[in-house]
Amino acid sequence: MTKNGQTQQFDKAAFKAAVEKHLTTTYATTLANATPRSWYLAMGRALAEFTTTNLLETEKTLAEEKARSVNYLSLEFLIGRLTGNNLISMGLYENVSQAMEEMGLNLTDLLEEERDPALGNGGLGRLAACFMDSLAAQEYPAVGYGLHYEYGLFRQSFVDGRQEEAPDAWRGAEGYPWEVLRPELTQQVNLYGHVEAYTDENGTACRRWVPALTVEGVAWDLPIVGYGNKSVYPLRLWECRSTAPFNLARFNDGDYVGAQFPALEAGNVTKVLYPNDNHDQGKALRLMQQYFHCACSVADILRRHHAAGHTIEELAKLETIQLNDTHPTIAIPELMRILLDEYKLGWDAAWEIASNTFAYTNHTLLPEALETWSEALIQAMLPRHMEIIFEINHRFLQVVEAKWPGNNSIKRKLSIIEEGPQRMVRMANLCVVSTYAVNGVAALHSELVKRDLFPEFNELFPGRLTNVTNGVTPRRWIKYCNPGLSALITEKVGEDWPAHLEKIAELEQFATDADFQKRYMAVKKENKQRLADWVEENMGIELDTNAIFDIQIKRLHEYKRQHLNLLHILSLYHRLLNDPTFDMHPRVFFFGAKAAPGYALAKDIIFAINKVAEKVNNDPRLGGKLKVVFVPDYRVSLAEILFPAADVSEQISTAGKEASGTGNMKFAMNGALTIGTMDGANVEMREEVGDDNIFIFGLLVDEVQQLKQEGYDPYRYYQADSVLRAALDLLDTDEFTPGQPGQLSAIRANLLDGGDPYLVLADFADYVKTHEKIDAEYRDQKTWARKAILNTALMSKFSSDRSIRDYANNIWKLDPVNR
Ligand code: NBG
Repeated sequence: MTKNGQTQQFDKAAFKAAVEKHLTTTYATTLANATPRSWYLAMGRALAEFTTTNLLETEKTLAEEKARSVNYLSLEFLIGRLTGNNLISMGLYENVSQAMEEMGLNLTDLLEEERDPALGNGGLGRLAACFMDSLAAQEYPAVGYGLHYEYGLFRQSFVDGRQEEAPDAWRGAEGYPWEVLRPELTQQVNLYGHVEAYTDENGTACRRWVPALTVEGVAWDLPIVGYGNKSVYPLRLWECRSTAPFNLARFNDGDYVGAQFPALEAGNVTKVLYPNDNHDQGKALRLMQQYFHCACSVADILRRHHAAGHTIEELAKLETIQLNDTHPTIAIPELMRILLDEYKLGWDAAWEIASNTFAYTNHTLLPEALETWSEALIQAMLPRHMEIIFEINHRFLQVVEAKWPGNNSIKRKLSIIEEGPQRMVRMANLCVVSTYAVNGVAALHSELVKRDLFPEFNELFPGRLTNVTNGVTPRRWIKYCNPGLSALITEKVGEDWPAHLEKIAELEQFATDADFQKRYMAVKKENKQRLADWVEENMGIELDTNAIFDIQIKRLHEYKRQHLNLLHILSLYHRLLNDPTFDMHPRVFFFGAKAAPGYALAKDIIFAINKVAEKVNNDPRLGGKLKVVFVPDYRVSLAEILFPAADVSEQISTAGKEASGTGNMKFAMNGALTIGTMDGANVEMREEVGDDNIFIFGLLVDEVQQLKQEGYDPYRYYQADSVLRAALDLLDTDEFTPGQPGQLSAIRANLLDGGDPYLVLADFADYVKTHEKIDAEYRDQKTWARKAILNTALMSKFSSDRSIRDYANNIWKLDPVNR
């Protein structure tokens, strides 16, 4: 990186000319007529000229250096807007801002024209994006492989408080300026058909797949720009197209619609992202997406491997493939199929390569999220893969038999095939059996993977199961989204911190410095104002920035317990109206969350929060002390405004259910204090900041398990706690839905008669008490400032740079290659 942080030769005049050229020739508009959107597009294309050049150069260097690379396979990459972030990574933010200024344009406004590429659901997809950023920043050779969904995660709006979903055409009509089509990388993908036995020229009995359908995979590369260096890695997204545009014979016969069927079907494969977070739906089209993704990616990895002059025997030495959850598991039998049927390797040789190439990250213990596919479905769509899975299982069960002779119950439990009326393939078991490393995403989660999910696997394959604690990129989640705080940090610790977050620890010494506290809190205030302005402008709600900004932003899920937050709000409402002695510091509760379209209770919770918001925001009896804001269409670009503005971060999942969380880290870095359970990465955050600087409440994992075993009775809590009772009973009235009682009853029913599966009522009292502590502590602004600063200072462990170094050192055995 050069002195001013610029990694890129920048010729301002040439850049301006390039922008104008794209405006007129790529987007066919005149300078006089250009809209802000066309300016943003033209600027993006002009910048992409740099990144595409660097991408090709990086590819060349890595091939020449014969570098070992990681291939990150993920069905989701929730990258968010690229332009602002790439400008920062290239060190060109100021230069480009100036160039655009000279053309009469404001860079900040232009950046707002970019639509978020929402190619992911939540934490899992965003983690993949942070990881790509950290791989590039540290120059660990990498390719990200994903799908080029035509529609990303649905856009959310509220109609009378209820979630409505609309398609997200993220590329717009003009296409996305940062992506480049790579026609020479096109792959063919086969589907359906049957398997044939034949004898080859050496007299060996062989198997081959005779597919019934072939589609084409077209590669789009998005540039992942290394912060402060010249490496640019591809995020390679596959789009499915039909091999033949249409059936000419049928077209000539006059069957115009029927003639296009193959094209219509192929186009469907990558049409839309499945909108489920932590939930497996088992739909055939989803399996097709997964296989399409894996077939294209594995073929491309082999293409690169051979193009660099390596033999197939060297694959595991030069390439490692990280499976982001079980979604790309079918890559394992796909590689085996290629090694066996195309390279004609024997089983043992093929297995040696494949099982030393793949590693797997587990992101959840929730049973409903652990993928299984019906054997019948795989058999029909991928008959040869089903044979290979059976063979893997057969050999694996022999290993189990050797370890636990005659123990059929262990065999049933570990088998890749689940017996039952419909036999199912357990993708997680296939992963554990076929990979060289399996990791959980936070210390607690990884322990539970060993202890509760895969204890026998852990015995069978000692050392295979490990931990890599998640992290987030400090470039997007501090430097880019919080310029005020970034300037303050740079002033105190120097300008290296975005690439070396350890440096941020030096802030600790200023935590008690009165002047620094003042400036730190002034930045927080500005960020709260920025959010308040957004809310006013987009939702028409006026907010007071002296209030505590208390924020819960994440997917809507019962285990994340947005309804616990809601019950707390209802209890405050009740007390403000009924208890004249009750006093509280003004508070704004923010929510941002999308519910999976088929998840009824999650949608009911959104509706309830919106209805409560409508009432409390307009109830003069509350004296402005309580506001509730549910921001619609929560997405990365909104997160960038929300995290920096938070005083309090809500991380309140039932202990044992949230594998890690990553929003928790973003909040703390930006100086919010966490209220959280001993779950996921909260546990490690507490270790870093100390008990005094985080608000922990609720049952521990073992207490949760014990309570469930003993027989949990939510009514006990309902009867014993009058505040809780009042809050719950409000849901059965028409208080928030005038004239229409019962509209919010489903939530109350779930918590009482439904057995309260996530122990909301059991944790309620402690949650309320802990919030009272927050209320008291916030009134002492000096103490609060000290704690907030310490949170920023003590979060360096949670940089995704550290996560990636852990993967590189402990799992992938990967070295950086500096350009
Ligand atoms: C999610 C977990 C989060 C975790 C992210 C990233 C799935 C299956 N899991 O707690 O729920 O932070 O993965 O690891 O989406």
